[in-house]
Amino acid sequence: MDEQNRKKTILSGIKPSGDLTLGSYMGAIKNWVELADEYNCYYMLADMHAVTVRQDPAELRRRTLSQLAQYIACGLDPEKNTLFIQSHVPAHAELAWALSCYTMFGELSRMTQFKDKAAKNADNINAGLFTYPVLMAADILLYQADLVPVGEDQKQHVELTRDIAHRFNAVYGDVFTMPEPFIPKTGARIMSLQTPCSKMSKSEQDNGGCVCLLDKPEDIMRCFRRAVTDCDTVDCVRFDPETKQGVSNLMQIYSVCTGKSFQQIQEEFSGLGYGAFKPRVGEAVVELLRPIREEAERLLRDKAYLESVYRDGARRAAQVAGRTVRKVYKKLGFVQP
Ligand code: ATP
Ligand code: LTN
Repeated sequence: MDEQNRKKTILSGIKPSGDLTLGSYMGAIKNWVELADEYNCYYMLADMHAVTVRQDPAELRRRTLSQLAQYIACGLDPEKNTLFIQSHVPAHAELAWALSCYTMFGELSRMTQFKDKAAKNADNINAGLFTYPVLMAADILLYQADLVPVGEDQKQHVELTRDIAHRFNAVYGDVFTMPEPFIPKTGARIMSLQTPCSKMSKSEQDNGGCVCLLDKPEDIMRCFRRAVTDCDTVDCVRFDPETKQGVSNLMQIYSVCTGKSFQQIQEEFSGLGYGAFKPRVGEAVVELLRPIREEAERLLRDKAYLESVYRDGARRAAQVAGRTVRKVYKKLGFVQP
């Protein structure tokens, strides 16, 4: 068995519905990079998921390429990892249809992301928004993924994927590998810098609450200097997500940037107030993102290279995904073409 086959498999993805944020970096991409050597990895640009809410076509195209450049700039080597665009591999839509016949209406109705997005897009509660988790299950099961590194908000979707796989396997034998979510201990839910009770999110770039990977240093510093801290009377850096949401969020960000524990951070800033802490977090983020932005900007000037990466990625992904679809079609009783 060659090394590729002995390794366990990872699949994850991010939809190009907005510019990548510090949240998606800390909750997902950073861990993808850390796991890349140990696993056989498939990292996707989930453009089909993105169109569950209205997108401007030219912007979606631009953002998809920019996101690919950012994946590489974050440290994902396209030689070692399969980087591909979801819509380039038809097996995703094919398996999603088959799996939708093994997913219950009630299950999909309970998904919190659906409820949130439906509330925010009341004029466009389309069927794709509702069946979104089935497409995500197809993404994962096509590659027989063992591990799915995502932020906290996606855990429910991975659990649904397991339920669908279990239901299918119970009828047809061991067709799908049972995937596990991988949620980081720190950084699994980075909150908005302006409204620390809600998740930092790329499609809701509230004024100053969201930091993007390609933001300029001066913009990042402005966001952190203005970050909302807590209105309790004690102006001290202490981790307490119940009563000090704002400062605890900043501590998480600083901890991911520096590798320091919350205890070490508390000691570093003991006797100093938020006024000293906030710019220090900003500086740490600027230094974390500087090489990523510079490399992404360089890659974006080389369209031919990016094209070769996504073409090669789609070819590799389609081989594996096609095999799974053929197996599923056979199990279902479809006549072989
Ligand atoms: P949208 O606002 O369009 O729904 P998003 O900003 O929430 O997008 P996603 O594409 O849904 O980003 O998420 C990409 C990945 O990053 C997922 O694994 C998700 O769990 C993770 N992620 C997104 N936002 C955060 C966050 N604030 N903290 C930690 N992880 C996050
Ligand atoms: N639904 C995810 C993006 C996503 C994904 C996936 C994540 C699409 N397909 C497969 C992991 C595995 C999101 O909204 N962040």
